[in-house]
Amino acid sequence: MTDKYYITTPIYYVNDKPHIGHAYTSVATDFIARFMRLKGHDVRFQTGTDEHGLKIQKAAESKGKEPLELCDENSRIFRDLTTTLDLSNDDFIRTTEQRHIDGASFLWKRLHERNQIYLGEYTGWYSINDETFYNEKDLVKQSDGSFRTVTGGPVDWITEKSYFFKLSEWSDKLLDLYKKNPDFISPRSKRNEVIKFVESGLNDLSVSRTSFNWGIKTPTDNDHIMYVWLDALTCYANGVSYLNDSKNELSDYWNNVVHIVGKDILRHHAVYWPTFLMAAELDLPKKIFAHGWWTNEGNKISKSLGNVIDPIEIIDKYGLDQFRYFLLREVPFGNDGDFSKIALINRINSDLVNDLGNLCQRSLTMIEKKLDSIIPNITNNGNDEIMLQESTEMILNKSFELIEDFKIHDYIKLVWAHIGKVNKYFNDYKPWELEKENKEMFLNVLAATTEQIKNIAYFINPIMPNKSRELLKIIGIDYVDLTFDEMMRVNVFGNKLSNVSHLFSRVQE
Ligand code: ME8
Repeated sequence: MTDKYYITTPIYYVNDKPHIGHAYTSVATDFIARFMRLKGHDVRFQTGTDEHGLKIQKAAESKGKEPLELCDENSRIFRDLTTTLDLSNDDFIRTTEQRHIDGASFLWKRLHERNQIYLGEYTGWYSINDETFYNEKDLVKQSDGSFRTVTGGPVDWITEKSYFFKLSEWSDKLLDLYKKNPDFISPRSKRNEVIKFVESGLNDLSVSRTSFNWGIKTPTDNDHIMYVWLDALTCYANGVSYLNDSKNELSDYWNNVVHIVGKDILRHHAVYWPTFLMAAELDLPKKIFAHGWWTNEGNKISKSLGNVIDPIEIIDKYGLDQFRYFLLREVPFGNDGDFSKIALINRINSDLVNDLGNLCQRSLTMIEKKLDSIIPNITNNGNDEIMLQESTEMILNKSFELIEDFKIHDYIKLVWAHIGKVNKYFNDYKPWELEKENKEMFLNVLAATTEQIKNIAYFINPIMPNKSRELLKIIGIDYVDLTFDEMMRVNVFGNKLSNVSHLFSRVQE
């Protein structure tokens, strides 16, 4: 793996406001970006908004607005959410920006020059909601004879002049790509679904539209606009100036790019996108990871059911870092998950308040009260202190492999197992009794516990960046960007505690 690491979220449609699904992908991608930085990589993290296509045009019409006006308004809301979620993204790309339009046109021209595109007529099903063409065999017939997508969305029968991309000629090359790069698509179950889909045969793909005009004009025929997915997918390469003849220093990030997407759009990323790039004789991304789908209290999240979860409301009520922790801990990344208020409250009260919060509160207030807030030095590294240090080193050694494999949830479990060990150490030694009986051991236990609290503060940084900084501040460390290895060497002994307070408040149901 090269030092450069480029990670992306999907770019989100601006027909509506963001919901919990968007927040989830963004927070998980932010975790990976932050983690890779802590591991010493030169990380670039991009997110943004997808602004062309019929879905956006119709949303604007229904509100009596020009499409760009709606895009400006809603893109701003998505951009604001990156701040609310404390994302560490380096770029926020909009598909209405010139740099994106230029890149998408560059890809089109290359495909055209290589004879990968031809003019025809599309007749078939189209879902405006998914901005996707469907074969009838992939739709579900309703009792009234109409068809719907598997997720229940409506489809329209359309006939229009269109350019086609010769997708059907690429099946073997795609299958070869998946075979030679077993990690190109993860998780494995999703990879198998994609392979099955490609093996069942690919049709040429309609890549332009003529029945509406909210899109990028194809550079070879001004009567057509690009199919919104061909347009949108190029955002990843446009953010690092890869799709042009004169690349700049950002383009090197394209050597190691990972796309994080929801399972709903895996096909577009794992089939269409690499094929466009191969056909244009350009470099491919390294990995595509598809995560699962959130439901709300057991029900599909949908506007028509009126159960869309607004991430801002949850954050206002329960706190940002609590929300981030819940999203990342509750469900193994890649699996489907259910959002329930009870599950969120339980996680906050047990993992955050009881496990982490109490450990810090109990040990640090003891230092505050009994030692005038000065953290004592370790004087005796006995078996138990060495065991805690080894537990820390085990996290450092295992974590990279886990996160390379997108096992965020297992990383968090490992950190919380460590918190459990530190809590046990503290409880077993009962420093509140030691103070009078054995002052030296009393000081040693508090020192070793605080040393581990420092390590924990660093370990939780990619999960809960604010609480990490807050905790470090309490133990007298001003947060600066360091790698994990550097952090472990930061000295805490002799520091003065400041404002020891509860990190997390218990939540009532
Ligand atoms: O598809 N659970 O944009 P989009 C988990 N513009 N994740 C969810 C979710 C849920 N219930 N609902 C949405 C598009 N997501 C295109 C992408 S990329 C070149 C173009 C997340 O606004 C998940 O990441 O519909 C999903 O893939 C994405 O939002 C779809 O966002």
